[in-house]
Amino acid sequence: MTIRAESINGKVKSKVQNIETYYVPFDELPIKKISTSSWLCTKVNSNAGGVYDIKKVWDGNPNTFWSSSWKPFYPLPYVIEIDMQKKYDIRKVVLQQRPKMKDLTKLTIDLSEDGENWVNLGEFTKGNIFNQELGGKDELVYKKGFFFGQFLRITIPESGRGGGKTSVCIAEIEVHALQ
Ligand SMILES: [Ca+2]
Repeated sequence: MTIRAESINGKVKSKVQNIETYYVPFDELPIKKISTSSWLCTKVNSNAGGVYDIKKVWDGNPNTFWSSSWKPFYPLPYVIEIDMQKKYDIRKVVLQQRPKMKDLTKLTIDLSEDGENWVNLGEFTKGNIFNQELGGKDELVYKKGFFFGQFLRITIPESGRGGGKTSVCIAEIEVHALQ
């Protein structure tokens, strides 16, 4: 590639320099699970709290989980917003359901740079990519793409539990980004 640079005062008319250019194939980019240590929950409209608190969704332990409140029940949809404290070039979102309790049947994830303007990344639906065993874990690989943002919004419009119960659980959310 050739770059031509000209000064503002005109004393140096131009300088031409050849430089080497490189590119890295997409598949070789360093995409890693981002740290959740500074994540903050900025909104949750149904949270059982205690050992089922929303923070259990990013504690790195698949055996701990968030549960919506069941006493009392709150009306769906449940909405969770997370501030990741930093903008990331996100390539993949992975969710893990509560062990032995697969009550997520539909879920959407939105991403935002400012917490106000959102871009929808798509939707999990039962029979689509839900409950697929990937890598030995019950992971729900949300979507691969090119998304840039700092805030995650998770919307759960329904519960997979029977008997009119509206409780829903999530064990883990992982965000994988270019780092
Ligand atoms: Ca957990």
